[in-house]
Amino acid sequence: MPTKTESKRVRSAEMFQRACAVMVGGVSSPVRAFRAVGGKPVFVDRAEGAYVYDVDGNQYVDLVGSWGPAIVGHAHPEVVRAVNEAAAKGLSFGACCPAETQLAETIVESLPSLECLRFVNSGTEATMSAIRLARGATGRSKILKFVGCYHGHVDALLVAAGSGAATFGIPDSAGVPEDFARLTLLAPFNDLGAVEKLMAEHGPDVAAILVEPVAGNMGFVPPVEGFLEGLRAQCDQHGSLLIFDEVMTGFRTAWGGYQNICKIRPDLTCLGKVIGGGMPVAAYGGSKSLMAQVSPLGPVYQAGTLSGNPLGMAAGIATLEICQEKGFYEALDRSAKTLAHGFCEVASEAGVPIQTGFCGGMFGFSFIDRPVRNFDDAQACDHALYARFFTAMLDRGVWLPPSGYEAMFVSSAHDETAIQRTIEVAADSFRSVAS
Ligand code: KE4
Repeated sequence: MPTKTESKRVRSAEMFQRACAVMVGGVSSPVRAFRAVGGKPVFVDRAEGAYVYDVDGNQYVDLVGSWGPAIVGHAHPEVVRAVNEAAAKGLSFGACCPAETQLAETIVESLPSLECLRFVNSGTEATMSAIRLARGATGRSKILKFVGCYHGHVDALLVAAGSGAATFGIPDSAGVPEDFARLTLLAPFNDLGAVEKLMAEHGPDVAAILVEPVAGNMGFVPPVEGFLEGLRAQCDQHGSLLIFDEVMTGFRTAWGGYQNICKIRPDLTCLGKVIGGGMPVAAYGGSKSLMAQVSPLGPVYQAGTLSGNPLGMAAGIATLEICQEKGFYEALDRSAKTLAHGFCEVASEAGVPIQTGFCGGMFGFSFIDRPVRNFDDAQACDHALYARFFTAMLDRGVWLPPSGYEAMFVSSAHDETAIQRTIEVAADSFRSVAS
């Protein structure tokens, strides 16, 4: 007998069964399988503005936003028009096109640390290319990353903290050779002392420190005072490069990215999500001299059939044009703040302790009674409760990320109605899971 939830999503369940016959786990990316929250994944028919509509005709306020890209709302008329116009001129040329330069100019103008960039097709490609460039430019092999930060499925970065004090990495996925993992050092996010210790021992071998300036893959975890500044100082001291993975925070937390808020200049920046407005577009960039190491100018090879794709460029140009409208980010920040504070209020009324945070159009909350500073804290949150809350919200028409280890995203299309409805539904959902 289907549960109340499943009875609302019969066609999704049928489509999932069909998908499982021909696609791994029935999904194109693991988190979409809803394994962290239980139940069967919902199949989306269409999305518009702040809402997605599933194949059973159910409407949801969308707080996933395609994991960040949908910052101007789904199917924005200006973005759709730009993509349609580009499509009518051909889908892909495998050659240079003016739109690449136009989008690159907009991005370069937005980030003082970035003088030159290369487009790729995913955040994974951006971070993979950035660490290859860092290794090529420095002649060093080691990379230091942070436990709980996710940078895409790059072999060298699918690494968990090994046991023991010297946190050399161990593979976090089958198929990653021990030798790859051994070149990745790990430290707890927000723990500058641990970084200083690792750099004192390994600094001369460290090509780069790679960090999400605001961590969005262990819930919403902002940097503590002095953390990012300390990473910059450690890189300067040891001749390592500082890489900001702004695939999620870029043009999401502020115009350009979080580095325009914290005023720290990384040596390399990885971008994605928003710069493609929903199309597969990502990029990595830095100073002209550093990027001159990349082929065809330099010895670091990197290439891509669909990189700089005209449809992706058109979507990115149209999206960033809207993001440049006066007051865009202030309004986004207000919406995220209203949601974060609203969730806090109604959770407290239901007697459920949560922690919340927000920055620009990115926010999050965790079921725990103390601030989340790192992955250990994130793991200590009540993820079973999150799963129940997720289902309660979904049943009531609000779509949260199907994992407690994710951040949430609001768009310029989330108006007062959508935001208030979300908070009302959250109030009811907190009461239902608290009882
Ligand atoms: P993609 O390869 O998925 O385009 O980007 C990888 C990536 C890199 N860096 C950061 C900071 C990221 O958050 C991501 C990908 N984000 C996840 C959501 N947290 C994508 C969702 C998914 O894996 O399906």
